[in-house]
Amino acid sequence: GPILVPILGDQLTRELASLRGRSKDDTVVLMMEVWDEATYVRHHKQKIVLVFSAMRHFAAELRDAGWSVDYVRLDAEYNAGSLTGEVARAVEEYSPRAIHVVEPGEWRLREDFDRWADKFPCEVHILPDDRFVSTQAEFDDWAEGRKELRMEYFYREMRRKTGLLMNGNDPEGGEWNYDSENRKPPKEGLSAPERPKFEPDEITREVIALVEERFADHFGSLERFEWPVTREEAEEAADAFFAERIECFGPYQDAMVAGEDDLFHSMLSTSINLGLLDPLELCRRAEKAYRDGRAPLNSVEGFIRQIIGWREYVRRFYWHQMPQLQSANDLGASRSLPEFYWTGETDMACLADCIRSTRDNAHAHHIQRLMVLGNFALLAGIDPQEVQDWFLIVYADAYEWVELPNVAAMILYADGGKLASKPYAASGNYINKMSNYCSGCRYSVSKKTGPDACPFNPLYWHFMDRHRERLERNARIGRVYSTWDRMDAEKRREYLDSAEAFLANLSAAKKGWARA
Ligand code: FAD
Ligand code: DLZ
Ligand code: SF4
Repeated sequence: GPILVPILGDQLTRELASLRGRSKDDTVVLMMEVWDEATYVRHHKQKIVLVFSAMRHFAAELRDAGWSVDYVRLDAEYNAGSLTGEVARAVEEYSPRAIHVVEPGEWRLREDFDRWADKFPCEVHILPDDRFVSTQAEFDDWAEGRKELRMEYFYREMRRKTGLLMNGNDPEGGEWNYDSENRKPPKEGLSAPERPKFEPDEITREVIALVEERFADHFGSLERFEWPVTREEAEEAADAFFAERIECFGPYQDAMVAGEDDLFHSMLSTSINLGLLDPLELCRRAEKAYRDGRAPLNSVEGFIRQIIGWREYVRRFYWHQMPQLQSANDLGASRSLPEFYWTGETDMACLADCIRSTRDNAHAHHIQRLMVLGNFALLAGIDPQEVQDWFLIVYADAYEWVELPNVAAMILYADGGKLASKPYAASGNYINKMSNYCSGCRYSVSKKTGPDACPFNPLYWHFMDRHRERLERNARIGRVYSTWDRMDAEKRREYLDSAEAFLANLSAAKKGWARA
């Protein structure tokens, strides 16, 4: 029999390890739309459309290039509903002599794939996913014996390995990191050139209809679907970023403006994660923009760090820390996720805008995820599992390998500080400095306590107070407690009472949004 090559929904890369060097007349490519993957959490509608449409386009591209592709549609009568079930069907049908599959990005699937060798009467080769700059062995060696795993140091290794922005052994410009130049608040009226939007073609329209019908009760709007679904479209999106937005990418990376959903961000994560764009090539293009004098070093270094720093690092951290990471809850957080994360119905203007963008675009930018949505979940003490489900569901770029380290470790400090040196806790002041949200909010950011105070203010102190024992030892936080102790007892009581009153009024999300 032939070689069976299953390709997953986020493996849409022509140079995939399982395709490289294979002969077309000896290979059956298997692509599967399955109910299990579409519902293990109830993904945002746009995420399902994105993955299915990109899969269908990729299958057509492979066929045009002469590959035999068995493409299983979600509504095919025979569809077994799971990846393993569909591979079993294909094994029956083709009697392959071997299965060559690239390792999945998520732990739960790796466990399934590891059982294939016993299950099927053919050899099973699970190949490393080499669409990353680092290898797992490299990270595991680097991590060996370190108590804290800081991205910054791993990033420097990746700079050396790739030679990106290096002058011999030294970083370009003399510093590894220019983030101190990348914290500009938005000035009045800040807006960015519009990014290319991609009209749904016939294939996408068909998938939209399928999703409207089969996933009608999933979160999210399908009114605007504008994501690139092919490599060509993704390249066009990248071209526009390098031509028009990278210059300001750095300075305004942490800025937030109500109603400005993209600002100067690349909006390329969905395409990179699907496999439509090569992350290293994007970094080389960014470097070229700097070398050609089209973009400043702080923007280019910042962009490159997000990719060969953060993205690589969380990929490796995930596999290094699983499966414990999934159930980690170092701060013992147990409150249910508030209903407003699904409805956007809250008087907090910052959260309402971030949730609106999430619903409309299946996207929010990094600082919105970190300092608004994440910060609130941290301060309010929301159960990590519920926060994880939410972030995995609502973003079109979300796969557990990238979502979980960002949620459990970065925003919730649930891993006990392996990834972050301290919790990213902040009061309303930070949001006010970096956005224009507060001027349109019914709460007052300058009020510290009472019913009209910005809820982030008392929640911040409530958080610090309730985790004192755990956090006081941290040298980077210790000073917070001297400030707290200097307040008079009545002021402290007011903070704690205001926070308690706010928390008592939060209504929990109904069951069923996240998992059926
Ligand atoms: P840009 O700002 O243009 O950044 C360029 C690229 O860098 C991104 O496309 C992405 O590939 C990479 N990148 C940047 N930050 C990170 C990071 N922290 N981790 C990994 N890659 C990064 N990103 C995802 O791809 N999927 C997720 O599920 C996801 N969940 C997140 C959850 C939380 C709580 C937080 C704080 C961040 C999360 N991120 C996630 C990272 C980041 O928010 C998105 O990658 C980014 O907003 C995507 O938009 P962009 O392409 O315009 O990014
Ligand atoms: C996200 C997703 C969805 C919604 N559906 C499918 C699918 O039907 N078939 C498939 O092969 N992949 C899908 N994916 C992507 C997978 O969930 C992804 O490959 C794993 O989570 C590993 O990262
Ligand atoms: Fe958000 Fe507080 Fe500002 Fe309102 S006042 S927008 S809740 S930070």
